[in-house]
Amino acid sequence: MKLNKQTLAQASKQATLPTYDRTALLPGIVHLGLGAFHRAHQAVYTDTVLAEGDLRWGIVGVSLRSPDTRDALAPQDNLYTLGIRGEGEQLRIIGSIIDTLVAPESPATVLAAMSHPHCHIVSLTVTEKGYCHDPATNTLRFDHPDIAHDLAHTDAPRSAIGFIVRALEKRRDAGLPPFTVLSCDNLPSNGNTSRALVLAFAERIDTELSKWISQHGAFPNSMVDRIVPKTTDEDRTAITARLTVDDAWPVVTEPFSQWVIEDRFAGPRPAWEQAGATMVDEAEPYEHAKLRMLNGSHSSLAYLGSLAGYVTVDQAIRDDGLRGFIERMMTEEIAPTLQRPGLDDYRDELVARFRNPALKHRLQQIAMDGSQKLPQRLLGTIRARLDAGLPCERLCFAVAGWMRYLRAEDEAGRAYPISDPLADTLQAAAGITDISQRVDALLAIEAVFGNDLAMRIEFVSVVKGFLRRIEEEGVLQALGKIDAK
Ligand code: CS2
Repeated sequence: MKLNKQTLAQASKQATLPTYDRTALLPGIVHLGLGAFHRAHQAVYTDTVLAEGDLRWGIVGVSLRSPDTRDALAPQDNLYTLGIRGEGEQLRIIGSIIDTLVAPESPATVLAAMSHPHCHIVSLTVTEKGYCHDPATNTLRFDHPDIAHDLAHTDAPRSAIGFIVRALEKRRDAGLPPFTVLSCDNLPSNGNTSRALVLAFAERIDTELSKWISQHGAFPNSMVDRIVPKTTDEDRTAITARLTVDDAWPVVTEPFSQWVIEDRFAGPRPAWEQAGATMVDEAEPYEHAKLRMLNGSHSSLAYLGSLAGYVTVDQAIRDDGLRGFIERMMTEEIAPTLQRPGLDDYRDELVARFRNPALKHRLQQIAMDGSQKLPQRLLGTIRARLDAGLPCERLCFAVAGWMRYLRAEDEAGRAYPISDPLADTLQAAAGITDISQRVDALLAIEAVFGNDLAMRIEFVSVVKGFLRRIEEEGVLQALGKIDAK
């Protein structure tokens, strides 16, 4: 028996259910990028707001590529289970998604939802690469195939940026106010970055439109935090068994959840603070700290841990050498670049979250798209340290780990794929035998390293030294000797 509105009552023995009238919801939010993260984060905050009685905020979820999520959720009336795993597992059925669309099947339907008068917010979780930008400079890549396509096809965009601009154009032409664009991706200043990319695209098609967006639009920055591993078949089976009704696509997550949002919207917004979100004037300091401390550590663990043969984050952080490395990287190298109190507690809390054994968060999931992640997770911190004339051994070691990881096999010779939009370029460079030349070839990729880091001899020589040690001694041996260098 499938989970849907008829069988919902049966699930109530094990799970909490939506308490509001789902048939009365208005489509106030269109969300681009209907992945697990959205379903375990923003959709949950919104579910709470709906339960408080403001029914204007039903979510129309849009997948920009694959029909998989829609195919799983539509037969379930878009209901799904959230499994919150800490000491035990709590199940909650989320009802905030009222429709699921697949953009390539009907871009016009997506544009219609975005330009509907009830829609006030377009939120996004399209991952770093979904912005079609150059991560080192935060500028739109007009040579990106999706952007080139979207400039040529007015009514059938493919990219998130294309959809946003075309929908805003429709709204302006219809005399409607713009929606607020709310990026929920792990990008530095995600609102400002989205704004710059949207305006760059709009400027190309209509300068008046770009002026209108810049005057009336809103792009609040936000910091999102919740660890959400990819759902596995094991999760599906276990949750279905507990619910006693079949859920084709539940999501699992940790108890922790945080959302910090700048309170500047173009129109009305849900009272997400009722669900625990923090509304602030400036989210960038939170975002900055989270990207550097959490995501910087996550990526470092992903590369170093995978090389050493670990599969999940909790396995890697239980290795004393890796844990010590990550803790000292946060305390000695990252935290001093952030002007914020309480970072020791934040570090301890992060390590405790990483240790959660029930999540089984795969290192390979985090390792994906390194070229898009490294700039804001590690390289910005490295620049800050170098500029201040301070050491950043561990951060450099993590970069060297990534370079070794790009050889696509771990230290025991087990192969894995490199999943990255720049995979071909990266792997060609990573295949160079001579270590010094290899590092030079990788550092020459300006989309990742900008045009400055390859010139910083103190950085280049440390990375070369560490990559050599990793190759010769293995990652765990080499990191054990960082202080004795
Ligand atoms: C992770 C993030 O996959 C990754 O790159 O670092 O998804 C991380 O789990 C979230 O940002 C936590 O809030």
